Amino acid sequence: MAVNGASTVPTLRSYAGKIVTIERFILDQQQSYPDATGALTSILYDICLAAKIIASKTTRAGLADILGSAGKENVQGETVQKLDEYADQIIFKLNDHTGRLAVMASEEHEGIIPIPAHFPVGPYVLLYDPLDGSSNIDVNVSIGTIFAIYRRKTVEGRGTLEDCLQKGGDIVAAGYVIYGSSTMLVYSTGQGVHGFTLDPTIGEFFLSHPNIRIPDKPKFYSVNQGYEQFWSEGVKRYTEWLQGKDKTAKPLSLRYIGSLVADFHRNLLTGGVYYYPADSKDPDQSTGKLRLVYECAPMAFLAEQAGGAASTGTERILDLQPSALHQRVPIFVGNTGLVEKAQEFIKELD
Ligand code: P6P
Repeated sequence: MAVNGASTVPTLRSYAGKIVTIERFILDQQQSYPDATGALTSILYDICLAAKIIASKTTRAGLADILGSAGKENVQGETVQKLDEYADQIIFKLNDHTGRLAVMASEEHEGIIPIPAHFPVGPYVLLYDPLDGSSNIDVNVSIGTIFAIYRRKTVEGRGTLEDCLQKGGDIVAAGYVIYGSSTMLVYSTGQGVHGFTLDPTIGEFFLSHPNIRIPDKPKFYSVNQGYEQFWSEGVKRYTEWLQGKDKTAKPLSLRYIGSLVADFHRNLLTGGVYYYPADSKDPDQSTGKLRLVYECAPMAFLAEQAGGAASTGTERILDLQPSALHQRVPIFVGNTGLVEKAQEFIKELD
């Protein structure tokens, strides 16, 4: 609400040097939307709480009761780690009864996750990868939670698959939690990308990285070079360009953790490109390994909000109309110049 004509929505500059919790920041951002009901704010609060609860487990993942797989396989045919299951359940149980969501979907579930019949539905849709990179849990490598929030498309009743298969360009909010040397929550509601670091001693996320912008000068390229023989000619030549082999650009360093959230987060802060191209080694990955709906689209939203870009190598990720919940697509995400260069090589050589 404007007072004497001046906006009362704090500017990012006004946070300088102040102690700002994520709750305060989210609430301040809501002021930019006079018609806001507070539902989206509350969903973000719930994601924050889920992050704190999951973080409390990941820091103890080495203990017997958590370590190791739950002995089951998820829809991807991947062994479900106990922590995957736990994270999935935490996010579901924090959101199933609030009356803010019409439907959910998760990497860990083959179909959509309906809101239980005895709970009310609401105007939003939550899609999430509860613990991406979970194969790294037992070796203590950073892992992460990825989420995307949309408005529902259907107008009444319980949410449907149609509500979950929306273009990334219609994302209302998206972000990730990285459980690393510190736990950080990075998100955007379309007003820039902001990072918050958890102080575990008091259980609060504090604004630590306001208005993250991908640095103009990239430092790293991130790809699993072990699969190079299975790439297209364009991707092979792009990789050689990144390595400076054609002497037209300085070589970038290779940094690949094998955990999307960790690789993406580092490149967001340092500049670089992460890519997981289509490869011919595995029929399931003939269109790439990463899932469009709850991995590529949210990361593409964040990258663009931070001044970067995200493409399949031929199309803007946020323009893609998903056809299936666990649909995989190739992804090149990071500095705009590096993503565009990938498109040039692919267009010319593939
Ligand atoms: P690869 C983790 O399983 C994941 O989905 C991403 O987090 C990660 O970037 C990628 O797969 C690693 O895949 O084939 O290099 O082990």
